[in-house]
Amino acid sequence: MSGEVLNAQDGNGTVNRVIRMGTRKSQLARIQTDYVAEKLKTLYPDVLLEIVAMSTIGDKILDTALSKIGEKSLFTKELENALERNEVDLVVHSLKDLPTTLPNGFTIGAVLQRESPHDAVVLHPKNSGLTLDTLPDGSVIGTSSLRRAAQLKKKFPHLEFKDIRGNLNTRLKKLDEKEDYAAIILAAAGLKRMGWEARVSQVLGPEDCMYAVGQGALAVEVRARDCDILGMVSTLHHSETVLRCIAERAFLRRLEGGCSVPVAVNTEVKDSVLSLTGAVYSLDGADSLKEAMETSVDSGNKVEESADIQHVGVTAHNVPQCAQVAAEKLGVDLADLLLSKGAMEILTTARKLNDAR
Ligand code: DPM
Repeated sequence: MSGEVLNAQDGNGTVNRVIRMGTRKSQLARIQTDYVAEKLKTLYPDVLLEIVAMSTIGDKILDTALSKIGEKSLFTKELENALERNEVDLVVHSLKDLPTTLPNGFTIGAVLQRESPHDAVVLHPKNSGLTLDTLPDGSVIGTSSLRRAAQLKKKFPHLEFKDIRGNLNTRLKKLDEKEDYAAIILAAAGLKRMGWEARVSQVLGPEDCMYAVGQGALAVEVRARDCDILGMVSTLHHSETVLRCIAERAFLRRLEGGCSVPVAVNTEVKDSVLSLTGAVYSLDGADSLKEAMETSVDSGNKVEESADIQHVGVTAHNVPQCAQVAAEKLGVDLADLLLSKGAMEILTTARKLNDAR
């Protein structure tokens, strides 16, 4: 069944291929899927695209912090089931919601050019003009991200942090229509895609808050053996984003981290050098380890070729293999450095304390 070609007649009697795109039902997921659909439509004008929207566990459980639900593939399982049953041919995700190890039979066939990977502050309208620094003592900041809370608690000890769940629309509503939160922290990329850039009062640089692995990048998940679809979506890959995200995902995977651990990164590619800064934090940010490393990703650079075509779940035939190998090694090496300094102890304690919350 895999790779089966579905055909449809258009009004002119031409036979066209139908590609079904799976998406979650949230407005952000729909916007992201429509964005990828537009790109595919431009590249392959003869293909008919159909969008299939469904709810996932992450969309249904709205009262519990993500980090406490304990299911690794919160936003992906139902969509992968649909892929497996050939009900859809590809699924569009935020890369940061995809586990670093995908279930067998699936791969990330495209990683699109990254939006801003940074986090942003959205203020309650009554606090307009203030910053995290100038908000009054005891102001409550909404975020369920252990990563954001850990870094910001350390940096802004006068603030308090409280969980907030729900999709972006729900969160903005909870912020504006109640007095529970002075501000919330959200990914700048999601806010931009929703058209809410005007609500961003402050974008947090790496000195305040490093971002999550894969943040700001869109990923297209496909059946690993579906060469047709894989070839088609691979034209969407953005090389620099692919290399940065492979390094980030390799780092997180080596630390055995998921979306529920306080792990943060910062990456950059400049003159064919990929640099990665990675950090782990205790829940209150008091304990942390942070290191940086770099590697050449020059495609002329001799690095041992690996037989592995997937790198931390990503298949990118059109990005130099040696650069992908170097990026993956960078992530693993940086994680090993942090592990040698006690990162596992910090993460294990953070996990235990979070489970007991
Ligand atoms: C993951 C986290 C969050 C999402 C954890 C983290 C934020 C949870 C929260 C793994 N996934 O970032 O430390 O704030 O309570 C998510 C968002 C986007 C993708 C929304 C957001 C949009 C941005 C993107 C939720 N997943 O982070 O504000 O495409 O990267």
